[in-house]
Formats: sequence, C-alpha cells, structure tokens
Amino acid sequence: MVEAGLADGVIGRAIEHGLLDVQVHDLRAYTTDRHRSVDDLPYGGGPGMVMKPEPLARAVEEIRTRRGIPDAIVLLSPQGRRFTQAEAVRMSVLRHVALLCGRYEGMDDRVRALVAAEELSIGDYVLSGGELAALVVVDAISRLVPGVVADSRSVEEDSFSRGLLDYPHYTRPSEFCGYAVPDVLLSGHHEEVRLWRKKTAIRRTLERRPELLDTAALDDEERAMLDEIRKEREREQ
Ligand code: JA5
Repeated sequence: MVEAGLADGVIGRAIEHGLLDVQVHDLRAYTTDRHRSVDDLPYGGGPGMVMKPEPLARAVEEIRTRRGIPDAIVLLSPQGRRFTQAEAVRMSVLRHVALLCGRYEGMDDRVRALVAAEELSIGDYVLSGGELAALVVVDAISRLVPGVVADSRSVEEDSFSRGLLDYPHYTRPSEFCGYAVPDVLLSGHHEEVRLWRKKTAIRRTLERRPELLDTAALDDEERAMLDEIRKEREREQ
C-alpha cells in the first residue's frame, strides 16, 4: 500500500530522479518466531491486538545501522500533536526521517519511549493503521524539497504556504453549463488579476476558515483587503 502510494505522480517522479529516497520496511522481516508474529494480546485484556515492541525496535536499530541516526523519528497516531504545514516545513529540511506506522489497536507504548519518537496526527479521525497518515506526511514534506515540484511558484502559491486558503482556479471553456469565468481573469490586466485573486483568497478564508486569519502573516495590502471585505459584509447584513 505504501509503495503503491509513492509510485505515481510528483512523488513517484522525484523518487525516480533521485530527489527523494523512501525505504519501506516490512515489520515481519524483523520477527524471529515461526509465525512471524507482529502482534499479541493486550495486557489488562480488552478487544483487539497490540503491536509487539521487538520487531519495531529491531527495525529502528537496523535503520540506524544502515542509514545512520534519523534526524526525526515520528510515530503516526491520533494521540500525536497535529501535523500542519508548519510541521511539513520543519521536516522538509531534515535529511533522514523515520516514520513508524502501527496497526491493530496500536503499538506497545514502550517502543515510542525507547526510540524517543515524536507522535504526530494528521487529523481527528480513525484509520486502520498509520500507513495512510505516513503517506500524507511524505507527500506534504516532499513537495517542499527543492526540485520535487517542477515550478517552485506552485509551492509558494499553495494554500497554507501564506496561511490563507487558495483562490479559485478556472480553465477553458470560458462558459460551462451556464457558469462564466469571472471577467477579470479574461481581461489580461495582470495587476487586476493579482488583486482579485488575493482578495478572493482572503474572502474565502474569512467565510470558511476564519480562525486561519488569526495566525496568517498578512501584508499591508492584505490587511486593507480584509478590512474592506469586513465592511462589505457589514453593509450586506
Ligand atoms: C491510526 C493502529 O491522524 C489520523 C491517524 C489515525 C491513525 C493513525 S494517524 N495511526 C493509526 C494507527 O492505528 O496506528
């Protein structure tokens, strides 16, 4: 599942070009018993199974031996602090990140303590394992590695890179099922287009995710636009 998730698109190409190196480790390879067990019954009883600590600890030990000490060891779990764009930026400058994925009810908690893993969550919902969360983390970090996204202007303009939601995008045809593309985008006035996009991004952020404006680093122009939008909305009430 992890290998399939990394094979295509921007990330797949970056791996092919040697910009990224992602190694997937199958925990069953680090078992010693005949049944290659990676889980066992929970102490204290209750439903489900728990990941045994030894295969995980051995896997991390082999990573350290083969590839050197990771700059970060991250356990994906709903108990972690939230993985945000700021976390992605922080991790994108690290050379070596190890991501640990649980299954079943989770890992024996001593593994996290032993390998001193940080715990990160990609959101407040339940997943069957950490792998999809790890793929999300790999994708978000990788886009920030120079050269992975061909046109770096895309990365700079992305939603959240400036702490705001994105402006709406359109392509041909200029009318589709009775919906027209906003005139300004067809006008050829670059400065008007720039101002419209900026203002629309701010308006959408105010309407959909107002809490983002508390932490967004707005420049003078953006703050003036926000004031203008708030006044427009007051007039509409
Ligand atoms: C479930 C055994 O942030 C969303 C997440 C859900 C979830 C994660 S991260 N890890 C696991 C897991 O389940 O290891």
